[in-house]
Amino acid sequence: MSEKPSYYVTTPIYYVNDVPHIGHAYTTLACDMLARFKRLDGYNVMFLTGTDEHGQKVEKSAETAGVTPIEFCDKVSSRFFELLGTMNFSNDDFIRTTEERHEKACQALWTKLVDEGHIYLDSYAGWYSVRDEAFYAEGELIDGEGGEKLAPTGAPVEWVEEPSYFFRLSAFEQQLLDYYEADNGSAVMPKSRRNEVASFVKGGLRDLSVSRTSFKWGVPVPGDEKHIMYVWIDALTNYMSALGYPDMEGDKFKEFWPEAIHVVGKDILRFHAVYWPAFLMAAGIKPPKRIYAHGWWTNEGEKISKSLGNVIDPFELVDEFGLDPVRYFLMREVPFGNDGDFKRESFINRMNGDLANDFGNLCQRTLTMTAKNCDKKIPQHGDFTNTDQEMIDAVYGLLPKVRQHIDNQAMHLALETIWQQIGSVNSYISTEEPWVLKKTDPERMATVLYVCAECIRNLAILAQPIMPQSMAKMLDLLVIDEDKRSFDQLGEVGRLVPGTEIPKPSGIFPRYIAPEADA
Ligand code: ME8
Repeated sequence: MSEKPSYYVTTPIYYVNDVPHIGHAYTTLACDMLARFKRLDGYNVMFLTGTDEHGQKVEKSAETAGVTPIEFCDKVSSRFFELLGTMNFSNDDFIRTTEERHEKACQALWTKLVDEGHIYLDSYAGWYSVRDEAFYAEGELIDGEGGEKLAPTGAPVEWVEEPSYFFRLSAFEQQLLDYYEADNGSAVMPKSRRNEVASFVKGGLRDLSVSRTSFKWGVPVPGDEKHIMYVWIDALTNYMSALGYPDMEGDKFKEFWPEAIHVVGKDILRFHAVYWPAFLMAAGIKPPKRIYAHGWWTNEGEKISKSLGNVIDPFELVDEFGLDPVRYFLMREVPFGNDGDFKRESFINRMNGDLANDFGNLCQRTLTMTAKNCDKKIPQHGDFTNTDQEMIDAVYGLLPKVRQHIDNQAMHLALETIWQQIGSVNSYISTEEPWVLKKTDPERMATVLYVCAECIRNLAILAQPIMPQSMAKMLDLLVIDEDKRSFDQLGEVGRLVPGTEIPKPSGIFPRYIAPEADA
């Protein structure tokens, strides 16, 4: 077991009936930023993502494509895997629900639920949506345009009558409500979503049908193999199978399980905040520490959907704009938890404004002047004025503020905090005018440039979780050793050493220039 504190963050496992789009990249990016932050902050981190490969929907899609389900899964899953590299995600594992380790974990959890008396055989008659992989009560349905019944999500539903195992969800109402209240309500976030979930539970829970007999592509129920486990029992278990469950005494499980933070889209909050903790409570396992539901992206005001043909392809986006601007924009533009709209114009504004102008120019200006006027070395500084010291102290004091935002999954505020400080350093340099001092007071110029460079070092270290590649370049320009880039090097302890030779400065953030329209 590691001496370091543990941190476990997970993405939903994505369905293989769709190719990866911006929404999937978004959730995984959020987790990546959290994971990278915590690693730099001295934690032992486990960051998990993967693909959800079972269920009737996949069985049908494979059939339509004329391939076997596993061939179908291999193909789409590999596209999600590829996205990890393209987006520079730092996941520690990638789980597929068709893996043996996962099926074993599902069957063990099922058996435990049976042993505890929480699963019983009955028959199910009701509405099921294959697209949502969810059961709906009559009262939840809405009318479609042709008078047909639809799920509240607009998905088609079908009437299902078959023998089914049930999970005693109704027995967990009070325990779930207590779970939402515990630790100042920090288990389900944001608060507005927690309230929604709590009122759903207060409205009364019915037992949940947890097996199907009408399709084959899934994990068989132990001892009754005609039944396939309901895909959500299967899918949710991934969070434990990647830790070696059912071996609960193994290092991984012991180290990471109680720390689990599940980041999900608001669409699947009910599964995570109601069913999953209830399954765990029923099995005598501690429910996750936190479930955070973020909002939904639209594209220029429209819902993103395959049928509208407006799906934003993360591969194309990175190709066009470069990776780090994409990463930055997605986390900075929209408060995490809120819905957001993807506008090209806003994207370009952030890329040219926050990145090229604010951070890029600050670095470029400082290092170019240093290279030209300070003999290509980190400047020898004189005494700091009050203004210098205040600037440095403000930058040195950033970590606790940024950390607090990260611990609340407020990535946008973490970035806002860093960028406000970048703004202050820009004001400092404009006021101090080292380009004027060059002629009037070169010693003072050297001090001002030193202050700027030292601020940039700290800011670049802090911004690594969101833009690992660009910040690595920036830190290279400042000649910071690779082992001197973690958060314990922030502040005085890692301060720049005057006289260190620096390489020729080069730009970090290119401006976006629209390609010439064809004549
Ligand atoms: O639900 N905006 O998988 P899924 C923001 N397999 N996020 C979006 C998005 C959008 N427009 N579209 C998708 C499943 N997402 C299940 C999960 S977990 C045990 C099983 C993201 O492929 C968001 O995180 O439909 C959402 O919750 C997830 O993709 C749904 O992915």
